[in-house]
Amino acid sequence: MNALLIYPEFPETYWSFKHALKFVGKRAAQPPLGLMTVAALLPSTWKKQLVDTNVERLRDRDLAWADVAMVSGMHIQRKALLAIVERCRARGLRTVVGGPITSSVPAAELKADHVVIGEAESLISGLARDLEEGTAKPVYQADERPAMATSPLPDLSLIKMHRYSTMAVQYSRGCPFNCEFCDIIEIYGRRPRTKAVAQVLAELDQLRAAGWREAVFIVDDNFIGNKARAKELCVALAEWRSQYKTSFDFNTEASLNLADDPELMQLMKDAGFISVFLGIETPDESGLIASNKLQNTRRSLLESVAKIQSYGMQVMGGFILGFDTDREDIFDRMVEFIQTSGIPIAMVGLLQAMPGTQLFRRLRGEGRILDAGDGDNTDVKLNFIPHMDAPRLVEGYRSVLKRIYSCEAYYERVKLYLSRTHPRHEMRTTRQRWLTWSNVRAFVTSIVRQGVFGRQRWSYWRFLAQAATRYRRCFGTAMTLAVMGYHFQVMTQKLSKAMDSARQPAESGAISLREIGRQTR
Ligand code: B12
Ligand code: SF4
Repeated sequence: MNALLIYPEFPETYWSFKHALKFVGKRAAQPPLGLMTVAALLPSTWKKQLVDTNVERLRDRDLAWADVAMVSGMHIQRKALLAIVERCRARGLRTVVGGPITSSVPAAELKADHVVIGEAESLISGLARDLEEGTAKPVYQADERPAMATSPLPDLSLIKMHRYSTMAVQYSRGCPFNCEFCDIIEIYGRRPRTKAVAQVLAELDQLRAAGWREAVFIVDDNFIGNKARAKELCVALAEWRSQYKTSFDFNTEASLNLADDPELMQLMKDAGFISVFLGIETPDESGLIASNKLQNTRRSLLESVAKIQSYGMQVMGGFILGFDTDREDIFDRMVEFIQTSGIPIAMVGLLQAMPGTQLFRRLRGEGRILDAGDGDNTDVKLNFIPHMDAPRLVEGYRSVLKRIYSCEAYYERVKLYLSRTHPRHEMRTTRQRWLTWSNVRAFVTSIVRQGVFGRQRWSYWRFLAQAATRYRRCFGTAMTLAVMGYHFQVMTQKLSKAMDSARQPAESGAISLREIGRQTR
């Protein structure tokens, strides 16, 4: 059998990093690790090709070569995924759809011949056999979540590695917490399952052997879901790095209680972690309690963030507006919190009720669900009726984005973060990473786009001058963040413009909001 694995294109969002990737000559942030894992699970006698439409075109001759198309995706890729399925089916090509989208969109709506719901480790051999015999079922779903020991070494040979800015390695799945809006725990469960340390090191060896020397994202739902196992891996990573004298830097996602464990933060620092994404959600404690984000309560959020930053790790933060508890002052409080936190990359989204979550079930019970949403919480498409007047919420959301991504505000946060990180750590990473071809290219492009043609070029030059003098030890990090800021500034301008042109009077806030959503799509 010839299997064609296809990854649909992402829409342009805050999360696509599209406008920053251009600076370094990359086409996407990360490769489709799910498909690379599925490829490795398929019989070795099968021939495989992978087309990630975020970095290359899907050609008719790829489709002509294939006996089966295996398509993956998130909810947000739905439109592009459906178009691919339709294109395959029009040519009579058998289609299989899998990935996180199958947990939020009913199988029948995916229009594929076969749908694999959830994690696939225990299902692929049966599916492959059935496909060969022509007896494949419409839907496959495992009774139990697989042990991570059964997850194979992803097939790295199928991707065009240098078109991505980061490589992905997964250590664990699942998270022990129970946030109401979260679909991670519905898809991957609340009991963190980890690979063996040796599996992770084998993946890193594979990347190194293929010539990869840049950043690696440990794509766990919550890297510290099982702290003991996280510590075990960190020790091994530190040894691995010193053995190969490699410059691999690691990024990951974790929960805020990381700040309670100095040993773990030190081990992460020693292992080469330079950034961590944290779900902070809201500075309003009543919102945290109502959404069951209890691990963020009874503490100073700002102190917790500063503690993690003091270990040389940049904190990226996820924030949500639209909780039932949000009052008129939430927008100002959010901006003030973000500005004093020193979190340059603050992903602020409107609350989305993802199908399958506890939040979705509650709101449906209260008659407040408008539709299933589209999986993107960084634009203005609310899929439920909020407590706050909906147009007010959307306007407040826009005002937060405009304020935090104005050049001045953004550079202030970068400077605060730089002043907090450990200078020695920064010097090490700066020396190792700064003089690469892609960084030099990014620097020159940044000067031209932001310094010569940028609308706020004076802020940019002021920042550059300070970075070169006051923060010269971490000049590389400063430049990387300047380039990333460009993406957020462009996205904020685009969203704001789209909202202006879509704004129109309407009888009901919810309807007007959906209209804005349709027009900005
Ligand atoms: C890394 C990551 C990213 C990367 C991109 C990765 C990439 N290239 O795809 C970044 C950081 C850019 C990102 C962004 C976003 N992400 Co994201 N991301 C992840 C994360 C943490 C890991 C993905 C991964 O590599 N997993 C490892 C692989 C091995 O797992 P897997 O993909 O699930 O694959 C398994 C099965 O699903 C199945 N499978 C997968 N594909 C296929 C295909 C076939 C044919 C078959 C049979 C089986 C199969 O087999 C695999 C082995 O079991 C996941 C969480 C998670 N645990 O997966 C969230 C996750 C996928 N992201 C999510 C979301 C919502 C987003 C954003 C929309 C964020 C936002 N709030 O706006 C953006 C969208 C991007 C954009 N441009 O706008 C959601 C998706 C929810 C959903 N129901 O669709 C997840 C599940 C997290 C969550 N909150 O629940 N993300
Ligand atoms: S901490 Fe994050 S991953 Fe864990 S349940 Fe809450 S939102 Fe989900």
